[in-house]
Amino acid sequence: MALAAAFLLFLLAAPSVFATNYPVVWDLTTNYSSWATRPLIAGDTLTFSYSSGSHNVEVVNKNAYDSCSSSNALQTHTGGTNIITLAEGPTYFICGFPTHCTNGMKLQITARASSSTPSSTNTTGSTPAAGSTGAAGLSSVTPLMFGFPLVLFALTS
Ligand SMILES: [Cu+2]
Repeated sequence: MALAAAFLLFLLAAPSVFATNYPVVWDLTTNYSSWATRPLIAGDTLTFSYSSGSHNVEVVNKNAYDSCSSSNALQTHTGGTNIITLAEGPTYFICGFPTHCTNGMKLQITARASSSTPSSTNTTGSTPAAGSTGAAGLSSVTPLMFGFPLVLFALTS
């Protein structure tokens, strides 16, 4: 049991170092509804690929996503290949070409918080030093938070 608990602690303490890239074939025949439940993490990237001049990628708010409105797009990407880094929380993508969004070119994702900051994952992420600040300091607290119930479980089983 002690070994298993230690292993669990190791898993929980290990920060996710690697961002993942997800290719998105951006066209009128792909169903994007399954993206809403994918386990995406802030810092992951989506690479949209499409025929330049036939589509674009617009980042919009939820209302614009629901109504397929391009009039207040937060970002507009063109050119056929766009790599978009995900921020924490929901992001809504639509195609701004007429009727494309209403015909299904709309993609909603939600990224959960990364356990470490992307800029410092390799230097401080794997061994958070005591007394460090910011995200690394938080992640060094996490094993304690998860470890306590594990210890209780070990004592009572
Ligand atoms: Cu389109």
